[in-house]
Amino acid sequence: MKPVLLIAPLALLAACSPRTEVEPNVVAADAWCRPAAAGAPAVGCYVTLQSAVDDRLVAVQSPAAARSEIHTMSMDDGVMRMRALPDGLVLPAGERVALRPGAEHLMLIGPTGALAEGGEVALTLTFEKAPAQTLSAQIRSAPHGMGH
Ligand SMILES: [Cu+2]
Repeated sequence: MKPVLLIAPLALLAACSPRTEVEPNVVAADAWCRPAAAGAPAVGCYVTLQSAVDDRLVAVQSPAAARSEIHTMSMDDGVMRMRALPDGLVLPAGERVALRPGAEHLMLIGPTGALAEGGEVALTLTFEKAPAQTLSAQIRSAPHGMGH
């Protein structure tokens, strides 16, 4: 009898688990970067992410910069400061996480050239669970739809 009693609860658990249905996937929308003059030390990029499962943005790469980091901003003694997020950015399941000026952002450090308004920058985002994806970020000086 003992084996039968053990199997029944396990089968029930498997049937109820959402993990068998939801594939890790992140939808990225409205990626954009600020324009930068040649020789600018760094430039901010922004994107809205929505993950199907609890996930994490762990890295960003771009051919347009020497290196790229995930940053956050916070008030420190009345001064806005930014710092890199060494563990990346948490993406709770189903939640829209908007990277935006004054908050979490992607930072391209040491752009390899000028980033002219109207151009595009490739950004490759790496996630803990979802497949990596490469976005084409528009170069513009303000968020899309600002002022509406
Ligand atoms: Cu930054």
